[in-house]
Amino acid sequence: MITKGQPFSIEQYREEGYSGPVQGLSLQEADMYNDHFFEVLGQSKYSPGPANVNLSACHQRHRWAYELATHPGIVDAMKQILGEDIVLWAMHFWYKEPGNGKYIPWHQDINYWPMEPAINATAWVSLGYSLRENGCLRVIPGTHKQLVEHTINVDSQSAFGQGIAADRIDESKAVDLEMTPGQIAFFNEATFHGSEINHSAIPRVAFSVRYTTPEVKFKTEEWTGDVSRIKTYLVSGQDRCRYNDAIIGEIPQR
Ligand SMILES: O=C(O)CCC(=O)C(=O)O
Repeated sequence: MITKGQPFSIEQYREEGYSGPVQGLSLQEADMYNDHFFEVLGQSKYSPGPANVNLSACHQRHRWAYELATHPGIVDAMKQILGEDIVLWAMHFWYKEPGNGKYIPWHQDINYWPMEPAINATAWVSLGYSLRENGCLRVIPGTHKQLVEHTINVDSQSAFGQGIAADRIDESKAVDLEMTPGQIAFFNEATFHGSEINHSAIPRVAFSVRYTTPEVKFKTEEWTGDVSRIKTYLVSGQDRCRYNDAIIGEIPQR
């Protein structure tokens, strides 16, 4: 169900592992950033097709994406979750064009990340419409209180090669986070989440931006993915720990 967008609730975030949808960006801002996204794809937003560009870490390469990743609608909620000292460390566009054919299996993000201690808050921002038909984000409230090991997933329609085993999932408790342009859901490093295939003609254009605190050290030597995707940007407050000085990111000029 599409809702008008409620205020961010720290109580819900703590208790259920997520909060939202919140109207974090205006419709005009969402539209503008959606246009930037399609420019990067090299496509018209009126005839969206498969992406053949890198959708990770756009904030390291494009000034507009850095401004989007640090939008006050995101940063203000992050401060409520994490405190005054906050560090942006990753961003990824989750784009499902019509006919994309892939679903995102249920997973807990922390199973992928080399962070010590495990502290992360994600803002998942919808730049267009995210509906059941085009595979909106889904979460299972309360699942952030336990860690579950991922198992191998060999389904060819799964976008990831691993996820949470089906017998650990109670689908009846899943919440479909349908969103209008500019709406945001916040969730933590352990909340079970995923999304279905886009069965519609409507592209699903969304991105996740990840924040943490300076006390977290990134163990990049243990990361099996592309290490260049992790760069730290102190967005508010101070870094008294300096654990990640070797991976401080540069804000793009343009
Ligand atoms: O966009 C999706 O469907 C999944 C997003 C996700 O897995 C994430 O933000 O960690």
